[in-house]
Amino acid sequence: CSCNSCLHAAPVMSGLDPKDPDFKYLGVDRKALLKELGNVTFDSKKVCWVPDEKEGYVKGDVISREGGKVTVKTEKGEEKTLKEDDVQQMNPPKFELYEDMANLTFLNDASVLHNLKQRYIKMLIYTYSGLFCVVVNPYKRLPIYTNSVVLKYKGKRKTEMPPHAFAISDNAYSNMLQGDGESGAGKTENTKKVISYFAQLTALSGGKEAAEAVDNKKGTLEEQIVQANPVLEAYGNAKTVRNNNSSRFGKFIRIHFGPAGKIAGADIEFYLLEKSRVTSQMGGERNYHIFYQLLSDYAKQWHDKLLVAPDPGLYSFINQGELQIDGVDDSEEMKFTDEAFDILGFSAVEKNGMYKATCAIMNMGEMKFKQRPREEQAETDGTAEAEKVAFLLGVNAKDLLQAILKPKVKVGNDYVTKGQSLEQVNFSMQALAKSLYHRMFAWLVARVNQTLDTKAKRQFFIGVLDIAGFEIFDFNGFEQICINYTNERLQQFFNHHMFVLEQEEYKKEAIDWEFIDFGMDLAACIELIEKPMGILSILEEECMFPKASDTTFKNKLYDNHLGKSPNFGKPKPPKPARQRRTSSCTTTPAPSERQQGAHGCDVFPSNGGDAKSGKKRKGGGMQTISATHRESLNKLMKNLHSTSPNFIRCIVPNEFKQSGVVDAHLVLHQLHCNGVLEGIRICRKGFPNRLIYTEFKQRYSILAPNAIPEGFVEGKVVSGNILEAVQLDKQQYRLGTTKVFFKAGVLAELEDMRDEKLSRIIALFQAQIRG
Ligand code: AD9
Ligand code: MG
Repeated sequence: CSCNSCLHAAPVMSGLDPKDPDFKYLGVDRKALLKELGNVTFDSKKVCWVPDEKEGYVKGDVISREGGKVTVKTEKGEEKTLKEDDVQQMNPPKFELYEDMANLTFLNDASVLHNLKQRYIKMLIYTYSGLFCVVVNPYKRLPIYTNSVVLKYKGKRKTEMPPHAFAISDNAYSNMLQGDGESGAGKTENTKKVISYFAQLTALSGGKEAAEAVDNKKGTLEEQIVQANPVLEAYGNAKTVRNNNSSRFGKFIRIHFGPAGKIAGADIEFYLLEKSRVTSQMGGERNYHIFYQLLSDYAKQWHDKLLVAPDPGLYSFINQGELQIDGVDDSEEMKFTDEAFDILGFSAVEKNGMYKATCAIMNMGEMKFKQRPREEQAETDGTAEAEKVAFLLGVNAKDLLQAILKPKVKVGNDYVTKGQSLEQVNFSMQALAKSLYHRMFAWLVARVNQTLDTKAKRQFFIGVLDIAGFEIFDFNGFEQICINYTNERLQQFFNHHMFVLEQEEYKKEAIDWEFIDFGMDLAACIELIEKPMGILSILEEECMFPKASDTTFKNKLYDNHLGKSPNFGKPKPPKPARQRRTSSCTTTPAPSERQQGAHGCDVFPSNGGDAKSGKKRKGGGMQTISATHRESLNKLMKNLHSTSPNFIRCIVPNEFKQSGVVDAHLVLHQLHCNGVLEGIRICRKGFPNRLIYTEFKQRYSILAPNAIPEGFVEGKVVSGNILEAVQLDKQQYRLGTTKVFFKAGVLAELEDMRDEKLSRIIALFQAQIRG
């Protein structure tokens, strides 16, 4: 129904009372809204959305239509004549601030944008779009993640409560996956909310089962799962130009549940920590948070022992971009990090070890070398800094310098000493710093996992995936291709799930369905990057050639792909502003691509090697970063394909991190790239909700008790009878082999009918008691 007065199609959020104090930030009081709208007459033929350069679309009144053209007067007062196809239809006012966009009468870019924008202005940041949830970054703290809200979502059906990450979490008690989005869109924040939802839920329900499994001097298991985050963020997040707290690694967190549904432990897998940042940052960016935290006031107590001065400006590895972040107090953050370590059960020795290694890296950047005159050999230019580094790392300063200046290399079966030029020495120092940081991070994750691994029995898990988001900078290096390639793979997973598996399910259930090609296959782009003779394998091959350079790599790419792949083109000339300041390893693909650490230095034991810290190949030699990453990504994908995923699509509203401001074109662009618009389309065309017959029968028999024959009757027949009895339009559902499928919105209608029926029965029952 598209009239303006009836409420029938409007969702009834029966699980939350409009008088509830939490309602204001979550729900829409639809009755009040309709009252406010009054009796506006609405004629969908007389209004439309008109494209607008600034706003994306503006409202327009139709003045006339003629010969495929329409003349409109926009709300800005402009008169325009456009092609019919260029304007978009508008939904009736009762669809304002709509919770699930799959149910809009008219589904088009303009309506989706309008709905998300209006909700966003009211700070209703979560909106459903059929099979998944969209969230627009609020850039401010909203009181929607409290214990009281957690309890309200607990055990509720999706249609009973306003859209929220908690509803998705609750819905996904058997499995959960957090999808991707641009950098700064809110993936990490939503991941944290989902995790804290489970932690709070168990804690609030008195879930002592697992909590008792840990030493009570530390935190409870729930606290520990939540507190893993501050330490991972301190070491793995940094300010970028896109996001002040950008994740520079990907993580897949699994929360394990025991047979009674209580949390029984957790583990974290991490992907691709950005190492180049340890020694080089762009203008406007910072190194990892921990460096600045350790130089802050809170850490003053340790500065003497850590051999650092409280001024980040003094350290070349961390002072290339900015030193501070607006609104962030590094001292306070240091306190949080340190306390989180305690809750996680890190000993004083372990914490101190991490801090010392971190400060050693800062000091490494200050080690000075010079070229010996007339020789191919570098030497130290003062040894004070090297002594500091050696002291902090617990190694002998002479050995450290020897390893850097004259490393031992294996030739055949023998070790020989190799001379190093100044350039090679500086390069080794950077490689060592990056490798040390990476290994420290891998150790940190392993240590956290040790804490989160209780011995409680595990039966199910919910996995939450949060990766570094898609990003394009003025200067894009090896890290960007890896990050963006990862995003492409995940987008392909999303597309496959939405557009292929969904339709395969219809086929499997033998319902009447014509396969639609949504044209959302990213295989060509992915293949260009990852297949044999693709970008990464050419890069890997180049790394094996001693004389390889950026140019030889580029030429090989052109030879193999230019003009042959639609996804491959020559880059546009770089903008002169905001170039990378230092020539970091990312500018020279060959060395940066190698797993560093084995490079020019034998500080690390040569037998150590796993996927995270420099994998040894069978035939000797190190595996490249991209090959390792491809392997772990394939493993992740396999893992994801074995789960039933839920998606939260995170949208960044503007590029200025400003709350309440919508850059229409930026949002539209993301909706297109994310597949949100296409996703809604399939949801409307298809049958997004389904129930197995026994479940349907159990829940909805109440709607038509007379339609249920006596004795044994197959679930499919009973379900069909019930649906006929309630006179549901046959176009609205399909009876499959094992399940009944519904068009978007139908299940909510059935739920309303059921609620109504139940209240009538209860009223009758109460009347009988009174009588
Ligand atoms: V990146 O790919 O790691 O660079 P994310 O993870 O998508 O990116 P993040 O979650 O870090 O983005 O969000 C960016 C910033 O937006 C946060 O630091 C918060 O300041 C802000 N944000 C995002 N979501 C919320 C929220 N639900 N409530 C409050 C939020 N603030
Ligand atoms: Mg993030």
